[in-house]
Amino acid sequence: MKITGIELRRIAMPLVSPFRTSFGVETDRDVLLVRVVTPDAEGWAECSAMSEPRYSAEYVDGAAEVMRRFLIPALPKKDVDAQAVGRALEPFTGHRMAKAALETAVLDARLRASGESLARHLGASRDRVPCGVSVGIMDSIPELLDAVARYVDEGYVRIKLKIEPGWDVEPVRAVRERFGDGLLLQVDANAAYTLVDAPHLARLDAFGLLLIEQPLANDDMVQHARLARRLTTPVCLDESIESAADAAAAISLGACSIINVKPARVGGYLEARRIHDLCRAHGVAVWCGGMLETGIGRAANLALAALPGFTLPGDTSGSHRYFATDVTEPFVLDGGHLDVPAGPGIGVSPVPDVLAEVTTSTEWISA
Ligand code: OSB
Ligand code: MG
Repeated sequence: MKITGIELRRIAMPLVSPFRTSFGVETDRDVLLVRVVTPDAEGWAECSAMSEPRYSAEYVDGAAEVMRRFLIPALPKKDVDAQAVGRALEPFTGHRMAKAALETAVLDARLRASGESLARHLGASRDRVPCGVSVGIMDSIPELLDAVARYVDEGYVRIKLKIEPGWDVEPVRAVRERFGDGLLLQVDANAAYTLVDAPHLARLDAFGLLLIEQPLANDDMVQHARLARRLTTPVCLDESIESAADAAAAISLGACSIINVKPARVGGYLEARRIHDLCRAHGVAVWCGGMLETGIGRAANLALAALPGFTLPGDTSGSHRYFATDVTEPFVLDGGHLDVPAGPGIGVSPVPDVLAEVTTSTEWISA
């Protein structure tokens, strides 16, 4: 397969409600979509980089710049497939979200041309997956309880509460008291604590949480191992794991017993599957995280979440948890589950009218 050209398209997607984490508040998702054009098929992907470099070093303007300036010019001129994209981009360090988007768009084009679904290609073992929801930091506990109640009513099978110093033990206690011990509940600190907070974080052990996600800084693998020994709540890593090599290091250090796999963070679906395989071999549970994706990114994440090692519900929520109008046909929760797209490639395409309406810029780069 040969690439004719690549379109970089920016879309502005207002969120249905502000999403607050320990690293900032998001009210609009500024998304970069990648469309790869080949003579056989087109491929779509979503770059998960956020507007500011807070969750990680990448940000959406930077991702667009590194793509147009370095990554797209380095793509193979012929015989392009996802593996070849990975090899061609390997010499450039970092920028995994940008690389992931290019690799995924090429993979989508290849699979659309051959008629195979991404789920099947990756080795999925299910056609629907259970879904959790990530609940942002709120101004008050009553507001949080209302939000959680709405999500529980909608059928979400697992609740994740965002935490930070000053918003941790009390909100967790309140949610446990209101919804009972049967609720699958976990927390995500987005690196807001240090090891000095270990005794405080150990207070969360009383609430039977599924896991605590990324309590310490992104590059604090050794400290996470120390913390893990002091908590009964399992430690899960998100930001710290950027590759299968990082996952291997974390497992051998004892830095975590669960990994949140985000394909964007690790450079794509092929690396995500390597992490899945490694974790499965070591008895480490994985689940599929999210980056407030539109239907384009969500479709591909659902394919990954259907692999056999994804034994915990992911942050793969329905479209309406994020957007009033998604750019694809909306993903709608059914009994706490979402269907894994079964069509060729990622199995969904943008709805042209919606896409046109939300587009803020497009840029065509000939190969
Ligand atoms: O840490 O998992 C995270 C969203 C943006 C950036 C980082 C994170 C998140 C979420 C929401 O928790 C996941 C989602 O629903 O897409
Ligand atoms: Mg996280």
